[in-house]
Amino acid sequence: MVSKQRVFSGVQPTGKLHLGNYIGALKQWADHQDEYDNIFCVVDLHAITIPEAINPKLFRAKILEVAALYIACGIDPAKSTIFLQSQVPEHSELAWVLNCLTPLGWLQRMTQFKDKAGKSDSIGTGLLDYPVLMAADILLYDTQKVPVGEDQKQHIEFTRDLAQRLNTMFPEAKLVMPAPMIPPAGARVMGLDDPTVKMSKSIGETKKGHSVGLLDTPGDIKKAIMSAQTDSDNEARFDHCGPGVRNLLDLYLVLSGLSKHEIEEKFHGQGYGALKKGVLEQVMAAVEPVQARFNELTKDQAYLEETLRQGADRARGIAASTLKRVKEAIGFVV
Ligand code: AQP
Repeated sequence: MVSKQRVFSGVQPTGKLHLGNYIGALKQWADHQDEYDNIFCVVDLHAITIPEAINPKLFRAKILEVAALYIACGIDPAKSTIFLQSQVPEHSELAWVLNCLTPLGWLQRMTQFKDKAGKSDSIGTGLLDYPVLMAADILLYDTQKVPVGEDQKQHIEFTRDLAQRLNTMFPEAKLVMPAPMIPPAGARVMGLDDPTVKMSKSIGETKKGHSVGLLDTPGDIKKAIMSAQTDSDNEARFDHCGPGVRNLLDLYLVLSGLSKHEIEEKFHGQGYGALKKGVLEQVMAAVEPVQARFNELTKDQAYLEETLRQGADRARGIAASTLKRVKEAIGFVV
């Protein structure tokens, strides 16, 4: 029997999870769950790379909220391993080893670092080092596929470069080369208020109308979608429209499962109001069952914590064996 390919991915427990996180990450994880051996992690160590944002009590609640959202979005713990990154110390240990092999220039070139560093007065080393920890996350599980949004493509390329470098220096490490798995549509969901920037957790925290949070009220979701920025034309066509209309069309495409042609036919001659209503219906149809399942899960913390404990046990087994291989290859006494 051919064994399934290994998939690994994660979301940071920061801000409110939005439609971009759902379409770029969680939905594709759930949709392909039966095809792969899946490992999904709440990357809480990544979340402290902006330490000013951390409130210990809220942080703990947010970590459990994101884990519950994984399950609410359809990740089945019977089919996929779900765990908290900080409960598997091998992530930090491999990150240290990789740090020692990473040229500083590689990190300084990362687009996400430059963007985030530009918005902050004080930059912690962790923010610069974020891609190294992400590389450790992926490489620890001999991952073949990493389902992510387009914004993470550069970090996966970085991970491949680093794996190549380590394998060249220490061939017995035998790190597996991961490939990004980017959805054909919806890989970069844009802000509803400003379709020139990607829908983002941090902007969503401060700007109403920027994002649709998976746990937002129906009223807030309606307001955000119905006031989404469009353009002065009124024809909904994939090839001839501005970025705001394209964002709405892409959302409709991913969530409805219809073809581009069917969508253009459906909204032909109806103006953008009808398109927005259509998107709203699709978004509500996606979000309502997620919210219902999330509300059930929050009543059963014991189930959630047990699921995470079991997930961490399985993850630790795989991670420990990869780390041992890498340490032996380097010459550590293990
Ligand atoms: N707008 C997006 N469209 C498609 N996919 C997206 N992802 C994030 N934003 C979009 C994907 O969601 C996964 C988890 O994201 P994360 O928490 O690791 O990364 P992030 O980039 O920090 O998320 P945000 O929303 O952009 O937060 P801030 O504002 O704090 O920077 C990843 O697979 C990512 O590709």
